[in-house]
Parts: sequence; structure tokens; C-alpha cells
Amino acid sequence: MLSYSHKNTSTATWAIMFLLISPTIFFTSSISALDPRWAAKRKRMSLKVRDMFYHAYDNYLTHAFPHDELKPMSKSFTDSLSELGNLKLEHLSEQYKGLALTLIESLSSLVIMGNITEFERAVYWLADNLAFDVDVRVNLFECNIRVLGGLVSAHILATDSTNRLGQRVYNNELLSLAQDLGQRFLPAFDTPTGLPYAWVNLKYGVMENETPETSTSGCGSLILEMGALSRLTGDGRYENAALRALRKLWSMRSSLNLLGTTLDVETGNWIEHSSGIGAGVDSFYEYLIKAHILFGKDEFWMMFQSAYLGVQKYFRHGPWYHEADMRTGMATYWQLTSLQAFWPGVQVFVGDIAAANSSHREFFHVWEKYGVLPERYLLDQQVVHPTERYYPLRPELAESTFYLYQATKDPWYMEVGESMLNSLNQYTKVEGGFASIKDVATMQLEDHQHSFFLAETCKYLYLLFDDSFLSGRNYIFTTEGHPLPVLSSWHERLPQTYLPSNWTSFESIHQARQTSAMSSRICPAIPLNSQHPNQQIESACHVLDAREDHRCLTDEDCGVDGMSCRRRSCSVAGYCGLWLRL
Ligand code: DMJ
Repeated sequence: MLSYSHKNTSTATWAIMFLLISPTIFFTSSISALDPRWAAKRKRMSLKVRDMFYHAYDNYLTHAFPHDELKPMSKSFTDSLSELGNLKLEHLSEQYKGLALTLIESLSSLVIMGNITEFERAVYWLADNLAFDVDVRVNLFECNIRVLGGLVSAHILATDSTNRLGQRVYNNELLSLAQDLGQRFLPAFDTPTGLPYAWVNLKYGVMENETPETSTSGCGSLILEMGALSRLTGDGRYENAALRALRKLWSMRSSLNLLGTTLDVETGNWIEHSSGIGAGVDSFYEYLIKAHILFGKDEFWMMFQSAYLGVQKYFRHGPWYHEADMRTGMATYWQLTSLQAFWPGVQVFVGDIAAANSSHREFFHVWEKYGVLPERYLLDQQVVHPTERYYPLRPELAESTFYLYQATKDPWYMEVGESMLNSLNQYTKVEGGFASIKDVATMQLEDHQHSFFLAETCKYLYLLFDDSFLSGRNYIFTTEGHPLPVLSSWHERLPQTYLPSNWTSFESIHQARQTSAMSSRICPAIPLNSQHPNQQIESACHVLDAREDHRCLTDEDCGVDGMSCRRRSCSVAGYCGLWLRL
């Protein structure tokens, strides 16, 4: 830890160091999570998630591919890319026959689950068949996070030596496709403000009389994918367009550092002044911190810090987040939305673990109340919203659960993941895939398996139980769950010392800590394994917890940690560990 210190260590650097180092250093040695019984359970659960993914994936291939998404109940398909974000289903093209959206969205999940053979098959199918010169009007944000992000991430994974493709030589075909798509996005940015139109036709550009209305997330969360595309191609136009839009958007914030939800890209005026952390805004916040980590720009950190404090000050009420007017900070809507459940995950990035934990627990309570998370829930009446009663297999709660587990190693989060997995299997699994839920009160199903179920929901649940993909490497996951590597060569400001290209992984930090001279000095240690003396160190100061499963009611039920010789305490979730008192 100390070897990373530097006299210019900024808050931003600390945020990154927190993200990458502290989960093992500061929070817990989490003997319970490392217990062999937990390991066996994690293995079992990861296999169950894998089954879930392949049930969704195989059915998509059988009944829907190469169309966009599967209709699991009728075992048919929908060419839904043109419908995403298109509430009134306007300007749909009869000719559009899909762009294999679910296949693109599945690429990084296949790699994470270790199926390089299928990944390769998919990569070469796309290389030989995918083309974007298609008359289809798409939502820029949706197409960016799902298609561009899916391709850029898969290109990086395909060129990673550990995923060597064997069938034929990979000639950067996915990158060429991504570049072609990126160029088709650029006309959308041709506005007086630099804020992009929400809609662009992939063949013809922006339609005449296109609506100038877009959302904050729609124009403020393009930087990861478009920035990565610029870094990979050396063509700065994509990153510049996204950055210009982001800067313009940020300049439109109120004096309270709040933004609205919708705006006019031609005039740069707000349309909807009420906003929160959910629909229409969510990934804007997420991309500020993730862009900082990916590109090492202090500018993103400064924006994030102000925006984050604005959220905590004006939207937060205990563990809940309501909406407020960006001009006055006065509360407008007291509603929990399913999309808000990503927020505890963002809080993990800045080390706000206590706040993240308490909100996550409330989200999970609502999940438990219904069996899944309703799209909208009225906080004051504690009931589901009269019309937005659906659950379209969204990933956000699984995503936060994964990040909180990484930060705390509290096995309780695995129980949360298990419960979510069981609910998904119980309520949404049908013979032809996984269906959305139309009404959480009746569990009536809807014939749609969204591509993000494969890109995110399955992926985060899998990573919760098997994070071996992250071993030795560090990734930022886009808002659609596609991994992008944290590379020192993409960093503007942070020196090599902070972000070496052979970046230390959680695992190696953990190993290093186990064998450090410091811990040996504090805790006289006895190597149990003479062949690998650095492993399985038992400490003389180790005192067992009262119960074998490390459950506790009070601190008194907990023993002494063998690595630090510190007394373990009882977490809010009722487990013994080395919890940081915040
Ligand atoms: C995904 O497409 C992305 O996570 C996006 O940011 C908003 N939410 C959906 C899934 O719920």
C-alpha cells in the first residue's frame, strides 16, 4: 500500500486506489467468505448462473438469431433495436431485420464464463455478416451502450492473449465494425450546442424534423464507448464529440450542481427540471466516475465529486433517493425506481460503503416483498406504482450486489445473489428462455427477453460467485456491463506508479498481504503447507468466531483475525469480519 503513495496523490487517485486496493486491505480479511464451504457454495451458484445464461442464450440462437431479441413465450423474435427508447414506436422501418443484438450483447459474458470457443464462433459470424448500412432509426444512447460497447469490449477481449482465437486470424473485424458504427453516430452531434440528437438513422443520418428532445443520460453517457473507440483507432472524433457534449451538459447544471432529466439539444434548454438518479439520468453519474478511472482525467473527477455531493444532499432521504427540482432542490417525486438500484454500486467506487449498504438493503427488501424489483414503487405509501408494475429482468440490483461483495466480502451478498437467482428461475424461466414480468403483483409474464439480461443480469450474478475473470486484471464495466480494461496507456494524468500496466490484482494483493513481513511480525505465523510456505498461513493470534458459519448477533460472538490480530466485529448483516467503522 505505502509503495503506491506519492506526494501528488489526489482525491481522484485515492478513489481509484480505494476501488482497486481497499476491498482486501481495509475492509475485511473475511475468513468466512474464504471458508471452503463458501467456496463450494460459490461454485454451485456460479454453475446455476451459467445454466441460466445458456438457457437464455441457446434459446435466442434457436428461435431468434440473427434478429435482435428473443420472445421466449412464443419462441419467436423481435427486431427491437429500433424500438428501444421509442415509447410511441414511431418511424419504424419495415425493412429492418435486426442486427443480432443479443449475440453482440452476449460476447463479453461468454468470455467471462470462459467459453472462448463460442465467443470465437460468434465473433466470426459477426465479422462475416454484420453490416450497419441499414435503414433503421436507432436511439443513440441504446445503440452506443449495447452495440458499440459490445463490439469494442469484445474486440479488446479478442485481442487479449489469454483469449487467443484459434480458428482463423483475427483481423480486427470487430473494431472495423465499431468504427463504421461510430462514424454513423457522428451526424447526431451536428447541433448548435454539440449535444447529440437522441435518434439517428444508421443509413441516412439524422431525419429532417427529428425531435430535439433527449435525456441527460442519453447525451451524457457516451464517453466510455466513444472514448475507447478513439483510443483504439487513433481517430479522436468519437471521443471529442462525446466530451464536447458532456462538457456542454455539465455547463447546464444548476447552482446546486443538479441536472434535469430532459433537454432540447438545439437550444440547450432544460425541458424537465425534476430529476433523480433513475431513468433518464442514471448512467450520466456512473460515467463521470468510470471515465475518470478509465481515462485518468481530473476533469471527470471534479464533475463527479460535485454531482455526487449534489445527489447526496438533495435527493437522498435516509437510504432512499427521491427526485427533486434541479433549480430549488425541493423534492418532487417520492418513488423508488428499479434503475436506481445501480447507485450503491457507484458508491462503492468512492468508498461510501455504509451508505451503499443501507440503500442496497432497502432495494433488496422491496425485491423480497415482491420476489423481483418493481419498475416503480411509491415510497410514501409503500406500494407499487399503479402503472409501472413490471420487471423486465433488469440487472441493477445484481450489479450493486456484486460490487458490494467485492468491497466487503460479506457472504450476505452471496445470499442476496442466491435469492435473486432463485426468484429469476422461479418466476421468469419458461421453456423458451426468460420472460419479463408484466405485473409484479400477479407475476403475469411478458413475451420479451431483453438483451441486457445476458449482457448484465447473468454476468453480474456470475461474477458475484466466480470472479476469476478479474484475476490479474482490472476492468471498468460499461453501463451495459461490457468490460473495458484499465490501462496506463489510456491515462492522461495518473503516473505509472498508480496504474502500472501489469496492474496488481485483488488476488495478488491478497497474497502479498498474507506473506508481508509486517503481518508476520505482528502475528507470529506458522506455515501449514511446507511446499508452498507463502500460502495457508495460520496465525498464533487467531481466535475462532463463536459459530462456525461466522454468524453473529454482537461483536462478542466474533474472534480475532489471524492476519492482523485485530478483533473481528459483527457486520450490519450479521457476519463476523474486519469491518471499517464509518
Ligand atoms: C441497461 O440497458 C443499462 O444498464 C442502462 O444503463 C439502463 N438500464 C438498462 C437495464 O436495466
